[in-house]
Amino acid sequence: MHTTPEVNHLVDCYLCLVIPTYNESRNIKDLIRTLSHLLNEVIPHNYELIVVDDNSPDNTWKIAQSLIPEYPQLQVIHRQHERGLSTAVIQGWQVGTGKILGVIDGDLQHPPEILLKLLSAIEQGADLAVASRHIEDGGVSDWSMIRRFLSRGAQLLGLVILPNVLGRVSDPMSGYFLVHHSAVNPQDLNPLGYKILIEVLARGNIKQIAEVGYVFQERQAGKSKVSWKHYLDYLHHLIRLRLSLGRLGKLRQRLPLPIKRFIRFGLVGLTGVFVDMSVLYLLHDPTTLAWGLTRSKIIAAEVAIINNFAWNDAWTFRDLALQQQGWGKSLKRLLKFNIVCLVGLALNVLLLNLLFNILGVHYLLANLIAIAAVTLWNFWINLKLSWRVTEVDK
Ligand SMILES: Nc1nc2c(ncn2[C@@H]2O[C@H](COP(=O)(O)OP(=O)(O)O)[C@@H](O)[C@H]2O)c(=O)[nH]1
Ligand SMILES: [Mg+2]
Repeated sequence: MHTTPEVNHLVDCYLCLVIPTYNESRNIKDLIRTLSHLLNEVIPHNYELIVVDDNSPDNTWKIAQSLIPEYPQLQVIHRQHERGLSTAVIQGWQVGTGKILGVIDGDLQHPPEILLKLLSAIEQGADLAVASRHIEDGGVSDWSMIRRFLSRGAQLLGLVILPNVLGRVSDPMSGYFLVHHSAVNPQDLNPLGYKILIEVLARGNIKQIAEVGYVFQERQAGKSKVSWKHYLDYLHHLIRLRLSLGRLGKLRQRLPLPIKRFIRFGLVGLTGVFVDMSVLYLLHDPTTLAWGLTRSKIIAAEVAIINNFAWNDAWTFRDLALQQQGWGKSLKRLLKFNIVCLVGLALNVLLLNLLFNILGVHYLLANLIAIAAVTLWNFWINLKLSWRVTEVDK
């Protein structure tokens, strides 16, 4: 990470307020001035304002740096090789020394004076104080129907996927809040896109929450950076949290299942099912070659094994394969994979025959069930043997 933090002072202070910016050159000065005046009244010298700018083409970071002599509580982090609102906020929190961590947008859409109400909510014992558009005194100024619909739709979706997280506040999409450092470890946060509050709610140890109504102001200068990609990031973020929290998360902790690899392995397995089924049909079906079931199945499975190896080596275990390059090593992996899968195949044939001959299940359905059972076997053994995944990060 290449950053150039301009650190003025390293004395612990009360509030560390991060201001993420991207192309806010026309807003940053007003915002820093207003925030400084407000905070100088209530906690003079006891706060830090940390602008985290991702190398804005309009030189927001330069303007912010030029304000440091006038506002000594200000620090500027100029990130040159990273983009992203949430990671910017986390990085600011990591640099700061405040007991209370906070975030406010750099475009004046979050009214600065609300900060005082948030601070007093924290003083009164809240672990987290959120500025909300959806309680009394809250609202949005002049949003179009589409924007309202998207915002509420996103919230609803989040409530369905993570009810215990998003349901705790009226405005989980808020990007304006304060949280006790002791209730959240910035190192544990790993959000995607824009919604840092959801990550804080999900991974922090937050007991008491306070909400303060505010009206989301119209932008006076500059443009919103929200794009369709952020909606996808949001969905990805929700799913990732869902997988790591609750019962599913606990199960995952007990079973050290490398979920991403398993999903890829499963998808590759699906292409294998298609290959296996097609070849089996071509060889065994009475309308085609009408070969014996066992013989047909063995050939079908072997073709599928080679197909799966190629995909797994190039995708599922690509990082590991890259560490063991060369034809010799690839061949060795193929051989191991084949042996594991052949044992799986024996199991597969056994199961297929059992289901077909003894239980009378249709041969294609029987084949499907056998493949599903054997996929699990194949994943575990290949994980431990062919690519030696155990030593490597998931
Ligand atoms: N450092 C950083 N700040 C960002 C990034 N994207 C947006 N911001 C800032 O985050 C705040 C909110 O972004 P904005 O586009 O106004 O979102 P909106 O208010 O929901 O439309 C503003 O201060 C932006 O300048 C980014 O990629 N990096
Ligand atoms: Mg904005």
